[in-house]
Amino acid sequence: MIPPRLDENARLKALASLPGWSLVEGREAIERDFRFASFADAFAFMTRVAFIAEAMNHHPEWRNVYRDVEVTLSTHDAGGLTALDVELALAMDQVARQLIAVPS
Ligand code: H2B
Repeated sequence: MIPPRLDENARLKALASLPGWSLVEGREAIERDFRFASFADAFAFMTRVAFIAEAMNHHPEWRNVYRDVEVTLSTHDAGGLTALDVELALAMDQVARQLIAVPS
């Protein structure tokens, strides 16, 4: 089942509950850059998130360079932002806290 897109009001509300995340310019998606203490931590983050994403059947767009992980979330099937993106963003924040993300 394809979840419904969040309306403008719900998008702003979701963003307010997701410090560190911002809306992507020109696209209905959210993004956050994570920096970790090491490449090993960045890769551990991606590994842990990969299992969560797979269990949710909701997958991130992301790019890793050394200890940085740049993430974009959007629900492709819905053509925009849905509750699944918010849920995955919150899960990513939790994993990052466990690994002690450092300021980028
Ligand atoms: N991930 C994301 N981010 N958006 C989707 O719409 C999506 C997904 N759809 N993972 C899933 C897989 C879909 O393509 C499969 C067929 O269930």
